[in-house]
Amino acid sequence: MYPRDRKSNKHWSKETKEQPLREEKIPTSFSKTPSRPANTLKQETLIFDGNFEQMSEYGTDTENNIFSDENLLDVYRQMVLCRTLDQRIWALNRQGKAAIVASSQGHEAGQLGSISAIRKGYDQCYIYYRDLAVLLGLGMTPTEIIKGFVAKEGEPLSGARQFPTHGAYPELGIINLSNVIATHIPQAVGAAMASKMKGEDRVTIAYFGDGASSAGDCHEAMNFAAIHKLPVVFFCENNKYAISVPLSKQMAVDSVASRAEGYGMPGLEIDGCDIVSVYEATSEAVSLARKGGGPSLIEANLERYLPHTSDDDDSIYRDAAEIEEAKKRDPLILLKAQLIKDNLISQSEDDIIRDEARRLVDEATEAAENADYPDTSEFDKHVYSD
Ligand SMILES: Cc1ncc(C[n+]2csc(CCOP(=O)(O)OP(=O)(O)O)c2C)c(N)n1
Ligand SMILES: [Mg+2]
Repeated sequence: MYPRDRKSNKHWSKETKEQPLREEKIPTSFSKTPSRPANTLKQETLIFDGNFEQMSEYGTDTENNIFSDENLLDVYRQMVLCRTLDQRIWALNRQGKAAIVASSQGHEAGQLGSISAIRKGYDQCYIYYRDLAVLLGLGMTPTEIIKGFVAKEGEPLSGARQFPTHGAYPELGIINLSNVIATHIPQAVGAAMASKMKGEDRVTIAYFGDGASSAGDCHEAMNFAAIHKLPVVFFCENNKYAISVPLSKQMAVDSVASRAEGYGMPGLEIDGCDIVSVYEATSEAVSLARKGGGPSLIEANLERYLPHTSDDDDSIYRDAAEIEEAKKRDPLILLKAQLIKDNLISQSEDDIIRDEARRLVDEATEAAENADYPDTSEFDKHVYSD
């Protein structure tokens, strides 16, 4: 088993306090005790008695225990594949073949760590434009993804009609309807409300950036979700920039997670480059939501290594030295170092993993580039109800 290490989790901690209008107490922090191995979820309904420790009692309810050696290696493979695919898509943009790219480089641990904690294909992910690793981790193939960037027939999210990575893949629980910032957060809350009304134990995760967290839609969604104790996890990928606007220019508090208390839900600030911390935090939030304990807000602090999109020039507003410093936290380097330290991988095995990723991405590129463009006679298919 992979050693559990929560040292990098920085908890937003406040004492439990009485909520005057509610019978039960709302936790305002996750417990600091290490969570249990996977599959230890108790079957009875969670009734929160205000004891934070109780959250960890429920551990994670997924079958993807990230702490098994095999799963951790698999997640590393996915991380390498995602980085390789992201680099390729960026190159396709520079070759004039892909219209626009919002790179996920630096966000991989946040995205893969969080989806490792859900029931894939059952839970729903309302993602945003930078969530390449969520798409891959939930089961989209590199060919399907590249087809979206080069607008080719067979792209499953929107039939290549939309902005790349946008559309929906209901079988995989992927919804990405618009890149108008934060508009999907109330939609995710609505989906969570539908699950609750139907009596399902489905959890919805809403992914969004630090900039989106300052949008009105985000506040309304969180407030509503907390009032109705909806099964939703708000997952903020805080890369400290909204295009060129640094965090200090779009919020007056230090942490996005600290806002959770104002809505009446747990908030947790974590190291979003440390996949184990991300997995543990998300597992606890997902367990809480699934058992009727309501929403949580997770703030994953991570890095954006490239400009906002392929249309942006970050040299105007960001020092190269800052980016170099950020690269010391590269989630791929951190996880590889841990795997080597734990004797789970050697340098030559890492080379094999990288070669394999390149081969998969080469094949996917070729398949996507050789595919036809969509038939224009079907141009308005799916635009309305058909
Ligand atoms: C409502 C709205 N306002 C402005 C924009 C333009 N816009 C696109 S991305 C972006 C920044 C979002 O930053 P953040 O939420 O931190 O996500 P990141 O790109 O950093 O991952 C903005 C302002 C938009 N798409 N929608
Ligand atoms: Mg940002």
